[in-house]
Order: sequence, then C-alpha cells, then structure tokens
Amino acid sequence: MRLFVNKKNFHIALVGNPNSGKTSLFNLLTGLNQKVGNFPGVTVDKKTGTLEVNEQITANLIDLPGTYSLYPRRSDEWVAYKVLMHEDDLEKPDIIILVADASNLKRNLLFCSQILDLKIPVVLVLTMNDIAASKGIIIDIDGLQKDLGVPVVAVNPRKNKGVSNFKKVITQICNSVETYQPKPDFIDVKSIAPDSIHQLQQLIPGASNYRAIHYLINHEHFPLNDQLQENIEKVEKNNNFNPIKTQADDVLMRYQKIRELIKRNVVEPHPEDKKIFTDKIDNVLLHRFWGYLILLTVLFTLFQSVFWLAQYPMNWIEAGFNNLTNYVDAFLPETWWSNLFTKGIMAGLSGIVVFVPQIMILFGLITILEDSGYMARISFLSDKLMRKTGLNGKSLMPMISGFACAVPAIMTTRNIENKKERLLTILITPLMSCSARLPVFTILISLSIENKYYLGFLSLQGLVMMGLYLTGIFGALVVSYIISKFVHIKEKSFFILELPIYRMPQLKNIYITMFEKVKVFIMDAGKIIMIISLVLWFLSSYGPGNSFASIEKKYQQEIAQHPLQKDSLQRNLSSEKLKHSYAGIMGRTIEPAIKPLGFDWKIGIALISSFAAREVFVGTMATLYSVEENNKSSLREKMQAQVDDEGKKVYSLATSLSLMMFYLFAMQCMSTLAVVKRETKSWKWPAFQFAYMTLLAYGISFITFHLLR
Ligand SMILES: Nc1nc2c(ncn2[C@@H]2O[C@H](COP(=O)(O)OP(=O)(O)OP(=O)(O)O)[C@@H](O)[C@H]2O)c(=O)[nH]1
Ligand SMILES: [Mg+2]
Repeated sequence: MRLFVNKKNFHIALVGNPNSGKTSLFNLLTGLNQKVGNFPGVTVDKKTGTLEVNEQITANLIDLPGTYSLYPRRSDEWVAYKVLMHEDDLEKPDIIILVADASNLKRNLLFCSQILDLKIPVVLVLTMNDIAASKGIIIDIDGLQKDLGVPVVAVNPRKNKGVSNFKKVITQICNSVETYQPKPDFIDVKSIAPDSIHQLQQLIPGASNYRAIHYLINHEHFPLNDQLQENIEKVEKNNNFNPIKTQADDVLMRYQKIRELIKRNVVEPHPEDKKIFTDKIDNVLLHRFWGYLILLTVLFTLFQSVFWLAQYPMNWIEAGFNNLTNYVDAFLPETWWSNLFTKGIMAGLSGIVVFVPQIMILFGLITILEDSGYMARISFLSDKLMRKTGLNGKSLMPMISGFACAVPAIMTTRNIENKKERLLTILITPLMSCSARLPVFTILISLSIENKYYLGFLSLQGLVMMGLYLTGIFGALVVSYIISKFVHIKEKSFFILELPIYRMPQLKNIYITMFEKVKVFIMDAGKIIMIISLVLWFLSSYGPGNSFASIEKKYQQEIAQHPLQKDSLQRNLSSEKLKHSYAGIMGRTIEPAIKPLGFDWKIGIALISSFAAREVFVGTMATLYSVEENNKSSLREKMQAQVDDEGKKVYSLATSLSLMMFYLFAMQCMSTLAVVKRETKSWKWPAFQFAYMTLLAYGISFITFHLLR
C-alpha cells in the first residue's frame, strides 16, 4: 500500500473468464473507453486507470485479459497470470475484483475458487444477471457469499446498475486490507502434493499452499534468481513432482466442491427448457448451407457499404478543401511560406481528412459484427477452411480486424493457443487490406474504373474494391499454406472458442470506436503524412546546385520570345523543375527498377515516401502534382490529366491495377513491423515478412501490368 497526499491508494486487478464484462466494468469505474466486444479475447494486454473509491481512497485499477483457469496456455492468459502471481514487473495488486458471468456460474467458479486460494482480498462481482434471469437461473447471493467467504455483489456494467453498492463493498475491503485474515483453502490443496508444497514454502516464505503449487509448475516463466530456480528444481526432483497430475487433481477436486455449492445456492431450469433466443438464431446462422450463404452476404454488404455510403461525405470534403485552398490562395501573397502552406500542409491535410468517412464506416460496421456476437460465428464457420492452410478459426478475427489496421489485429493473435498457427496468422495479417490502403485504392479505382451501376445498386467500383479485398484474403491463405510447409513447430492444435450469446450492439460502443479510430488515424497517420508532405514539398521545390536557376533562365528566354505561349511554357517550367528537384532525382534513380511494373518516376517518389506508411501515397501525389501544376482542379482531376512523353495516360488501367496490387501486397508500414517484432520477440520474423511481401508485391504487379498492357 502506498500513501498519497493523505489519500490511500490501492492496486486493484480485474480478473475473470473471457467475455464476462471486465472491461465494461473497468470503463464504468474509471470513465475510460477501453475496447469492449462481444467475443472472448477482446482484451489482450493489461490496461490501467484510476478509480475514485471515495474522498479518502483511490485505486489504480488494472484491467486484464480473460482467463478460464489459473493454468495459462495462451499468451494473453500469461499476462493475467503473472499479475495474479505477483510476478509481473510492474503490477502487484493488493485486491482482486473477480468478475463472474452469472448465466454460466459453474465454469466461472472454477477460476474464482483458484483465485480465492491465492490469499489476496477478493470481491466477487456477478455480471450478466439479466441474462441469467432470462434463462430462469436464480442465484442465492447471500448463500454464495457465506459459502465462499468473500463479499458477492451483482452489477450490470452495461446498464450502469449496482455500482453504488459495489463501491461500498470496495470501500470496506480497502479499509480492512491491513487486517486481512486469509480464509481456509477452498479445497484441501495441501493433500495434492504435501511434501513439495511444504519444501517450497521453506524457499518462499509466506506463499499460500496454492501459490506454492504454481511456483512448482511455472517457476521457469517467473523472473526469479538462478539460485532460487535451482532450488525449486531440486524440490521437484526430490519429490517426483508431477505437474500434469497436480493440475488434473486440482481441477477435479474443485469441480466436485463447486457442484455442491451450486446445488445449495443456484436454481437452474432443466437444460431442455434453457434453449434461448441465441440457440434458435444459431440453428440458421451456423447452418451447413445457409450459414455460409449468409456469411458471404454479410461480407459482401460490408464492402459495398464502405464504398457506397462513404462517397457522399467524401465528395463534400473534397470540394470543401478545394474551395478553401482556392480561397486561401487568392488571399495570401505569392511567397515561399504561402506556397508551403497551401501546397505542402493543406494538400497533405486534405489527403488525410477525405478518408475519415470510409474509416468510420468500416470500423462502425466491424464493431457491429463484434458486438452482436456474429464475429465469433465467422471464426467458427471458417475453421475448416482455415485449417487447410495451416491456420485456425481463431485466425479469422485478427484477419478481419486487419481490414481496419494490422497493428491491433496482430495483438489479438495472442488468444490463439497454438504457436505455429499464431505465427502464421501474424505473418499473413498485414496482407488484409487495412484502412490505410483505402485512400490509395479509392483514388486509383476512381481513375481507372468506370463509375457505373448494375441493377441500379451494384457499383462497379465497389465490386473492384471488393475484388481487391478478396485478392488479399486469397493471397494470405496461399502464403500461409506455403509457409506452413516450412515452419516446424510441433504442438497440438485445437479450436476452442466459446460462442457468446447474441447481443444488441451498443450505440455508444459503436460511435466511441468510430471516433477513437478516426482520432488515432488522424493523429498517427496525420503526423507522418504532415511530416513527409513537408519534407517532400522541400525536396520537390528545390534541387541541387544551380540546376533550378539555369532551367529558370532557359524558360524566361523562351517566354520572352513566345509571349503567347506563356501558360504552357510556365507549366513546362514547373515540370522541368520537379524533374530536376531532389525528389525528382530520387524517383528517376529507381525508375529503371519500377518501369517493368508500369510506374514512372513520380510514382517512384510516392513509393519511396510510402515506405514508412502507405497512406502517405495520396499526400505525396497531392504535393507533387500541386508543386507542378498550379491550376485549381482536384487531385483526382490532376492525376487523370497526367500523360507520359508519348502522350498516353499515365494512370491507365494496367498501371493503376498494377499499382493497387503493389500497395495490396507490399509491407509499407513501420508500425506493423515494430509490433511483429514485439509479439514474436525477434527480428527474424519481421525481416522475413518484409522480404516476402516486397517480393510478392513486385511479382504480382509485374504480372498484372503485363497481362493488361
Ligand atoms: N446483458 C449484459 N451484457 C453485458 C453485461 N456486462 C457486459 N455485457 C456485455 O458483454 C460483452 C463483453 O463485455 P467485455 O467488457 O468486453 O468483457 P471482458 O470480460 O472484458 O472480455 P475479454 O476482454 O474478452 O476477456 C459486451 O458486449 C458487453 O456489452 C451485463 O451485465 N449484462
Ligand atoms: Mg476485456
């Protein structure tokens, strides 16, 4: 416990089974907006916030990933486990809030009973009481409280009910932490391995019987000193300690006691009468034929909507920025800084803002899929197909979140048990078309694909967009299949996914996600785009030595000779300058390498600047073309008007599609590489990923260009 300007401050951890409502409760208590979702494994890392218990007491609240038992298997379970064992480097909780799903009490109590035996002050919070009631389950809270020996409170974090009562209980616990008296063990833990436990307690004084068992089983994973590790090893050897049998005995004994406890305190209807709404819907949605048909329809509608719904606000934003730039342009004097402002900053900014609608719609729809519980069904339906390619049904959730952004998506792979399947999922997730690719695709599609509708509602451009997404998915499956033949990690593979009940998506959750994601996009991507736009503006407005001066001189003479052609000469002057600017030199240097893909040196500049983040593409184009041409048309029109030396359209169908393929397959995202390094704990995998994706992008662009030329 730490004293804090007369206020007592506690460290309180929130734990419980996956999808039991921990994060909902955390958000309610701290006022934060951590991600909530209706499937197990939403939270995969520890998150902290502050809870004001009352005027004298504050608490540092730690939200943790869900865990089914104290025997962790997945890497997100390990995060929670280490905190509970006080072996996490930073978080050592004094109090535990145990969240248990009242509609599924028996399974939740296994974990609860294990926590009780760790001997830290605990309060048990029952959530989902509304669902329990609708299933006809009645729980005697007082009886449960007496049997478990800890306070039990019912809360509904979704509807904000029961919080004041809960705070009272927390206050009492905080006030009695110093005089906390451990209760007897829930089961006779000592009888499982008496000698080993006894000897371990000599090594780690004060460890409860149950903690002792956990040190015996998992000490290699804890940051203990070498001497202690060796001594624990010895205890295991001397007593023939069998970790697997110990776990099995522990779980069996606990379930036996829990069954008695349930019999005394819970009235449950006959299992046949318990069939609820969710089961009825699942008969259709998980049906062998209808299930898949509905799945395809849902995904189809998702992509069509992103394209179709977003086009109106995108047009407004684009027009708005054009007007604004023109207005400001007319206002400002013609100087280097006004030039920088309109061509560097404004161009970069409009490149970002115009994609806000698409990102919001995509995230909003994904949140609806997650919150309704359908996302978990998608995993279930796809398990068979995924298995054929070395993945697992659980890989689909990261893949679908990858449509939004690969960085959080790669973190959600933590709930895949099997190491090889997790690695493969990490390696292929960046092939999903993330929202940063949307701007690139959108502009290229609008340049090369006709804007027409079939049957009045099927947009051709939308269909091409969907084709790109499908190509990404297909590519990912093929890549996974191939890599799986070369990666050798032997481990049992299984697919255990609890299907959550269907829930009405919460409006608040949807708009919070939409706005949070847009904020992150504008802030993170915006920062990079701004910086790169500025650097690019400089690189494309200046050149080495006196090359600019001599070009200028040459054109001044020509203009003097042919004053009638002033406008076109002026344009040629700008083009010539761009060509000899620093950026132009860079682009022309790599031109020979990208020429076979159908790209010119200006696209080369965009490829270089998108190296760190692909969404920079549009900003780059905006800057390049506005440095070159001073007329007041939109970027789309400027790109449309680009012609090569022979007078042919630069953004032809072949070049545009080849470029889209390049952006689809190339690894142009530093943040993703950084998160892959963190999750795989080595540089080997991000390096491999970068290499294979770049090669793949080059190869597929090459083929695309040559097929369509
Ligand atoms: N009906 C009902 N739904 C609830 C209640 N509490 C939470 N939920 C919903 O349950 C779902 C899961 O909530 P989360 O807070 O994300 O659960 P979690 O325990 O943090 O889940 P993980 O992070 O995956 O372990 C969300 O859809 C919530 O809106 C409740 O008391 N009643
Ligand atoms: Mg959570």
